[in-house]
Amino acid sequence: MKMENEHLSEEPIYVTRPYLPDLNEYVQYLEKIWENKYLTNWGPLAREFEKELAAMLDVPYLSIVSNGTLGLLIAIKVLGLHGDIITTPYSFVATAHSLIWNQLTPVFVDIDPVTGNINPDLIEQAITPATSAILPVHIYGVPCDHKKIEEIAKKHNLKVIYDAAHAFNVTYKGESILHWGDMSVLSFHATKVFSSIEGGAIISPTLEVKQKIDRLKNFGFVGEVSIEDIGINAKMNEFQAAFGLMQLKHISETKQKRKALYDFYMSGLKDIEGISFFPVSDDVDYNYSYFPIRIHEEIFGRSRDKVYEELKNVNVHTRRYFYPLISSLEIYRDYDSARPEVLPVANEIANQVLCLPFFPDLEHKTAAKIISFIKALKW
Ligand code: T4K
Repeated sequence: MKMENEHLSEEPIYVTRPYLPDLNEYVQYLEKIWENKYLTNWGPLAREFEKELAAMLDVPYLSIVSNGTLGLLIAIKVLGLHGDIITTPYSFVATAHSLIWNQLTPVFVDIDPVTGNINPDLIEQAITPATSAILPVHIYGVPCDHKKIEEIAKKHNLKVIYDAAHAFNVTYKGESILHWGDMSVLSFHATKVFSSIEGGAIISPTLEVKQKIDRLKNFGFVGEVSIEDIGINAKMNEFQAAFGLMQLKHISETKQKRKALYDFYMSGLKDIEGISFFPVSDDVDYNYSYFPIRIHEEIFGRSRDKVYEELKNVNVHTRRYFYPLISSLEIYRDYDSARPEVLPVANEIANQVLCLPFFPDLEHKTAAKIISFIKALKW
């Protein structure tokens, strides 16, 4: 067992920590909940949160939901998809699970070796008469090549729904990337760049679609006694909405802190041979949601898993997002498109990636220790 003084910090250093401002800020919202006596079911704070969020993200139609996974489930259902959906294996399991819950079949397509996003040049060859949509993910919040994806979708009459779980408040050439495709779904989980404890939002193209989503997230109710469709319960409660409203007030401050930490890590790690990064184009106003590095064992001298274990031994708990690949999981590996031979890039990157501790309150002196520790591991 390691002695505490061998640790980089007495307290565990996690991959992420939620940003928690002064408790009194949340208490003020709790007082409102107590006054309103509304705990859930489209209460006043949920309404306020949805309105503020849509304005802040510059999207006309947004529906808040209780988590991102249910957001994906509902968005997919609303689009009325059938058959096969082209998607990426390099994501969190919720991406593929949301298809299965809708009785759809994921068709995995390999990723781009630079960005880690679905490789648009490989999409067309995966399209068959059974394909009805493409479900790309803006991995780590770095935008997909939407132009190519949407050109292909148009040519083959497919829908595009973006899993934008990581892409809160990201713009490309000054425009919100949530405007892209037929729909986008955000996650506001506690580990995300912006949080409502659990939560998420669906961005839809028209008021009609938004209204349909709003019914589906409330069991399918239209009014008090009539049910229009097989809905689900994906309502955001007032405590979540309150947390989200509080977080909205701190967006620019947390973004600034994240950017400073991102630059700090980058300057400390960029010259280490055998470590590379997922580049972010100058056209992107990034949200600095994660700090993933790629460890090239043949150059760095140690494997990603070795670095992960060594850091864990000194109380630094990194995560291998996104390892294992969705396509490698027992429940998915029998799909024809899940064969490792057809997903060489995704398999390679999943074995290289390590997400370093990255959150607004992480002190630079702690990040400096992590950087030095990684440097010392190089052979
Ligand atoms: N699509 C994509 C591409 C996604 O990444 C996700 C979610 C979704 C869809 C679905 O959205 P949601 O339905 O979740 O809204 C986490 C999250 O649970 C998950 O939301 C997220 N992606 C995924 C990438 O990561 P875990 O299992 O890695 O989280 P956990 O609990 O191990 O937390 C990581 C570290 O964060 C902990 O070691 C400590 C710290 N932590 C965590 C929590 C929850 C805290 O300090 N405080 C906390 O409250 O899945």
